[in-house]
Amino acid sequence: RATYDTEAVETKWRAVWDELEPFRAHDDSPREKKYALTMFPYPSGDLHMGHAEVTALHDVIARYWWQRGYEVLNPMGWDSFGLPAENAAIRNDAHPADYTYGNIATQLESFRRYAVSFDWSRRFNTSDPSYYRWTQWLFLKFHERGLAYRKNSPVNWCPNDQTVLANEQVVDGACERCGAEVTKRELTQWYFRTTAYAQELLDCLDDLQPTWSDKVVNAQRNWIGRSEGAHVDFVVEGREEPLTVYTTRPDTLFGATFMVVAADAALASELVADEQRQALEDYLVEVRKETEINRLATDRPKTGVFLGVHATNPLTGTRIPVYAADYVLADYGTGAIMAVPGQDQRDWDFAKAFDLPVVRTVQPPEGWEGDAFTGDGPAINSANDEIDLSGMGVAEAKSTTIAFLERRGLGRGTVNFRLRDWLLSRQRYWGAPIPIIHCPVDGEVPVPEDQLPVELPELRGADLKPKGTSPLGAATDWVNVSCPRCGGPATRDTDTMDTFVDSSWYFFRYVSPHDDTQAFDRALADEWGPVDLYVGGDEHAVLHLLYARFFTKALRDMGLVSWDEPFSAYLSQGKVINNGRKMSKSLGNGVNLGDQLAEFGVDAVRLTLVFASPPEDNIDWADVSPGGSARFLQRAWRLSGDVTSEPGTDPAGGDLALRKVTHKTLREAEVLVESHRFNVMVARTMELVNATRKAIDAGCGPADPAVREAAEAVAVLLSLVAPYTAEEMWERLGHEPTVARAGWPTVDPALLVEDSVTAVVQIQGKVKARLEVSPDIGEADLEALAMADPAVVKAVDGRPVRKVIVRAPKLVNVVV
Ligand code: ANZ
Repeated sequence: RATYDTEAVETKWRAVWDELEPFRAHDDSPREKKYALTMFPYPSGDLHMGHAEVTALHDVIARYWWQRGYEVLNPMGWDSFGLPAENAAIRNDAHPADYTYGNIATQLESFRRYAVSFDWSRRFNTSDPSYYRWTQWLFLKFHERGLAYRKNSPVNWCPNDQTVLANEQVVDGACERCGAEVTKRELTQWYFRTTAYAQELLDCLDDLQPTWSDKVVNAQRNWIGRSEGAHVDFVVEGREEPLTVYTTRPDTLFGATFMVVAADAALASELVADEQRQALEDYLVEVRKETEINRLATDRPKTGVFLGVHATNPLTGTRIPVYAADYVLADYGTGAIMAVPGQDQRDWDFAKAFDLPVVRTVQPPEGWEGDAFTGDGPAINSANDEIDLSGMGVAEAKSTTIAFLERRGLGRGTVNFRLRDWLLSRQRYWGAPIPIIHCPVDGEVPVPEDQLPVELPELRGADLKPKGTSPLGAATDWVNVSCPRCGGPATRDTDTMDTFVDSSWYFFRYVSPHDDTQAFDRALADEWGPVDLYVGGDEHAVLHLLYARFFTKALRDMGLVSWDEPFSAYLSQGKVINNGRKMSKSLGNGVNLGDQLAEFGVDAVRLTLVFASPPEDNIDWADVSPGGSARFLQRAWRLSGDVTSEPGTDPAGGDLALRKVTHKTLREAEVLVESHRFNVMVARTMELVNATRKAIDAGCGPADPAVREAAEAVAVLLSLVAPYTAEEMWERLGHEPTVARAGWPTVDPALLVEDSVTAVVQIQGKVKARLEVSPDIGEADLEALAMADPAVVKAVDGRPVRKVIVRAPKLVNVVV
């Protein structure tokens, strides 16, 4: 049996494609444009199974769009700043660029072999000065508009990476990258004002929901965390300004029996009475050791310290004590709460620990034996001379209280978000320097645009060691500059930007990647974008995807683009696992992509990844059969050698049964690809291969034009998944390369019609006739056919017809 040598075929076609460049996206093409995007990789080592999966899936769509006649932008590049390169450089006494650019070369070679339809002419690396120049420029635009600013506050600190982290990079209290337990530090850092877009980021999720995975949309909703409540002002004895709290339950105000401020907020040390100051200091030492996750845990014993001051409950007039505790967070709401132990479990626990009074303001259900009751119920203990909530449910009591507070100037209804501003500065080397100069006279001075990029100074090896402050500080020649405003001595900002800044705008850069006059060309961005389909994992649900959305909205408001959202659709692919577990070094269950490609060939690996499951599901490599995929591809390929009719033969007179299978398969494939059910599309292709084989061996024979039509359809279908095999087939079928741009065959609707179905005609519920009709028959036509049928005419027998019920194409019910 003839087979083909995968390796020889791979080498052969790569040379042809390099020559033809079939996937170069032309800006001036008259075709309709599509933008297909998959997350660009971080250059650590060679490509792995995860890259192989995501690009195989993504490529189905990109290649399909080409076949359907679109001009497709399908770019690729590298997210090449970041810690692994820096850590490798420290280990090997080298420069991060050596590691970075070496790996990029390796990955590029692997991508080319893997035959993804990327437009390589548009590639860039975020660590190239020609790219980060524009990252810096955008930073300055944000700065200009007050969307980038510096502030001092307690921040997340990774003791292992020796750098601060954004809230989004802290997962269950640990560093998202290295897993070390995150602590808090008081530092001055740079932020992007993501909160300015909190409401819009939330609102637009409704429009994205149908084309984004629920998981990602919900994760973003929770992360943005909108809640509605009120700010309530409490008078504190001996203090001018009120102590304002944020509460989602203003209806429970009558039950506020004490107050708590965040121990580590400036507010606590402001409020504390002299005799309690030492106690607060001692307590703070303990608090700083705790992680946020522990602090918020509901099952943890409550700790705190009395601040030695009292406030007044504005509705009851009761004098209530003010505490500092760690279960209230400094950077949420106002950093202070009214504690309502009757309705809040954490307040309940605190009240029990400190022997404070509990007043229930919502009637718990009969027989309630729990602590705080957080559910709905009629209000109790909630009346004074001016306001009476008695008997109201939570919602009504809330709005009544808010209206009252507003009328009396004691508070106001408000919306609060969990989303914080994005902390973007990092104390590491391998990132884009923040283009700001600090001058003792002029303060924060932006580096003038014509001096961008601010290039990284040459540091290597031990100079890069994390010390808790930025390594750039060691490059004194670089740090010391004259102030662009006053010319006096000044210093550069020594922090670099979080690499998530680089990836928040890279999809804009692809539209004009070599433009050295602007970050990206607005007209081209509007022409190509927004991205029609973005394929990636959901580990970035609240990191990259949220940041990129924020950037897009900010750039829109700066007039740089007209998109509201960057990614019209988002497909999150599952993971490749092995033996039911995540692949990992420690488990020794890793599958090496290079080995798989060597053993089975690129096409078989790609086909396996696409065929294994719906894209969103995980693929267990222990359950799949790349060997089976390879055999199928050989079977498909053999068809092309068996066809004996000439290229261009008119299929019109060919075997009808096979033609119908071919056309039906193509139509189904359209629907399946567009709805991302790629695995089913492969299954249909396999069925078409079987039908064609049968026609050749036991049906119409290899000379029938329907066989050629079927084999060509197989080649086009396979071009989405197995580009080398498809190309070989296409050549053996007598065509010029490349099959990737051959175009989608035109589906003949006449060949999609199922021959006929049987319609039943009933009179008074009894079957009187059966008609063979087209499955597409309309109601009126079916009724006319039925009423004209001789058996029906006879049964009606001239009686007046009272009613005809038609359910096309299967039933006609006549009532006489
Ligand atoms: C009184 C009250 C009574 C509350 C009750 C809840 C239940 P979300 O929904 O997450 O916005 N809170 C406010 N600021 C806080 C902070 N900095 N740290 C910790 N907790 C804080 O939560 C809002 C509720 O969380 C607020 O409503 C407040 O407690 C608490 F029966 O006020 B509540």
